[in-house]
Amino acid sequence: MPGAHAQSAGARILAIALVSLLPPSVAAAPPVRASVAKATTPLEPVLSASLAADRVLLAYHFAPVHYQAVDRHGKNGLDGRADYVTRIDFDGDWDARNDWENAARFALPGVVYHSVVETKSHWFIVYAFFHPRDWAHSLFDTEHENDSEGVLVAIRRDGSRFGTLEAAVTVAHTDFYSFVPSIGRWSAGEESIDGALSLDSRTRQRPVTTQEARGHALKAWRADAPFDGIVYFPSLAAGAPPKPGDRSATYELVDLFDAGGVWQRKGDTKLFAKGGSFAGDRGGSCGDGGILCTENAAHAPWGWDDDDDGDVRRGEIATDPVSLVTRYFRIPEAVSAEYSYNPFRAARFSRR
Ligand SMILES: [Ca+2]
Ligand SMILES: [Ca+2]
Ligand SMILES: [Ca+2]
Ligand SMILES: [Ca+2]
Repeated sequence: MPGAHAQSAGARILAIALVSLLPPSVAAAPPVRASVAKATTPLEPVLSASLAADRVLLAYHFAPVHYQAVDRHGKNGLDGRADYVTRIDFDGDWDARNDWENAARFALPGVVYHSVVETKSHWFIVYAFFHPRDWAHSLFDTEHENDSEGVLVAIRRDGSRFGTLEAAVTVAHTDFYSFVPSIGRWSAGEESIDGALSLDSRTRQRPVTTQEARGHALKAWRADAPFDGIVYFPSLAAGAPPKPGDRSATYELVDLFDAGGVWQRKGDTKLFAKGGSFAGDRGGSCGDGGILCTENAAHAPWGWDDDDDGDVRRGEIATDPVSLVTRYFRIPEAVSAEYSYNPFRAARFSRR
């Protein structure tokens, strides 16, 4: 077993990394883990989002443990596979108008996209979860090609290496939901707090999130809620795609700003119908059985919007998170509005 081997070898960092990759059934709980993490933290330099390697560390450190509900019973759900979290180019192309159809014939490896934004006082990390289909059972619901929902995680830079997670704002269709850890400092501002944010009991740093089957609304995980699906754990490497019936899987973290990646393709009309909205049509079985199939209905993070949150504009959850959190929350510490690293803005100014 990899965890036992790493501990006996005394490879501390490797042990932490491996343990955080393992599903709970494999990662038995050696008490040494917490003390190892504490002992190494004060000796490490503070991270800077301007450095690519540090962005990876930050994104991995706070990457959600994700409970993805899976419905295996619907005609358009592909034996549950339409609920798998996957990469936008799972079919080997960047044409979003063939994703509904291609989901039936390609593997769906776990991938979650991220972006890191930094001010002097905070880090803001967006995690975006893509699905090839948003599908439905009910005539009162709609279906559409592609789906993209996610979460903003806000971290106070308190002088420690990774800082402290203070809040998460999740995307559930056209509504955002606010969650704070039970021992957190942030409280309700102009928007209410919708619940407690659980942190993964093994790492004590990762938020635990969940998405419903079919429509994939994303919220904080509740331990008392019924669950039938796949628990995804973050990884820095590609893992095997899950199979129908699997209970756990890994997802690979991929930066939205990778060369040749999603952000660089924001002007590609095969991928995006208009700013921030994935191209999607009514082909294939979308809308079969009298269910409405809507076009261009999934949005990248810079297209996410809560339609009744006052002055917070479309996309700001990713591109200007200070605007969002200072309205949504009452925050005891000073919040810098000056971005020391914000690739959404830098890219816009340089018109790449
Ligand atoms: Ca495609
Ligand atoms: Ca299509
Ligand atoms: Ca959806
Ligand atoms: Ca809004």
